[in-house]
Amino acid sequence: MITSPAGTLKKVQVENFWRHGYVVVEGAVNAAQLAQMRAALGRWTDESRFHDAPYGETIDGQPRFDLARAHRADAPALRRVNNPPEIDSVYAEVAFEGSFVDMVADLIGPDLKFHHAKLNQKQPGSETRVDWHQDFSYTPHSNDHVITALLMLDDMTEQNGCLMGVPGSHREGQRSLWQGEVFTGKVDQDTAQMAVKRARPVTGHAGSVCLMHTKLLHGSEPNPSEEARGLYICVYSAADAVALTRSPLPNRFEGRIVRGEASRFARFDSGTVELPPRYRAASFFEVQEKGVA
Ligand SMILES: O=C(O)CCC(=O)C(=O)O
Repeated sequence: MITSPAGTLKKVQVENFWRHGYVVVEGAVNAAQLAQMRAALGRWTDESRFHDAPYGETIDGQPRFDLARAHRADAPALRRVNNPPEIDSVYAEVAFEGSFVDMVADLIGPDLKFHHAKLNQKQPGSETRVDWHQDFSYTPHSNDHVITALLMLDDMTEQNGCLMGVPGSHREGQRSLWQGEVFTGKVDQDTAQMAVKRARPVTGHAGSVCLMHTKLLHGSEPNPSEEARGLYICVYSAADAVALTRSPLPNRFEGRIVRGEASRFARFDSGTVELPPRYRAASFFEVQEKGVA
């Protein structure tokens, strides 16, 4: 994918985003912000050594910190921090003032609304994987002008469980994440096989951001390498895209206008949207592992 220094997006980057469903841009945060975010993640990871089950609390009483099954005090496997802007000022600064917010506004703005944020971490040797899905099916909106910004806290490589994206899949409609009566949070096996064949690795240096369309089919593999892979993930929508379901990650900043102005109108894409069930889970890792019946 095309990369460039931070700033507003170039025409070719905008074209690539709409053609492929994602684009990677380098230098989306400054060195000081990156260092502070990594330091906070280091502190949270150290603190996780004192816990043996998901812990902390978000505004709706779900765990703030989620641990993988392999978690041990001497080998912490903190895999998720829910809504970091609520507990750390640099994460908030980057989510609301960061240069990638301007880039998202270039794509679906000028009026832009914040939905939620989360941090996914794969420690060296982590078996954490992400099964194939579209974000839209977890957080459906009245239209699909919704973008997930994935900021790389470490170099993201093919060795450390990088994001894998299926170019063009955002133009192929919504894929079901239900298998019968169970919301598995992942596509069926046939679709997964197709995704594996067509997928491309999304890589970049620490500080780069991947701007991803909400309907891009994506997933990621475990991290067998010696290098950690952290991703800070912020979700934004056009101001006139209205969420069709309650957020799976409620937070006190949800609905905040981060660029431009609020909209008096909801804009609808035509057609039918499949909705997820209402569920409570420490993270979508748990949903993909167990399903929601
Ligand atoms: O952490 C990853 O590899 C992917 C994250 C992801 O798929 C998501 O948040 O929707």
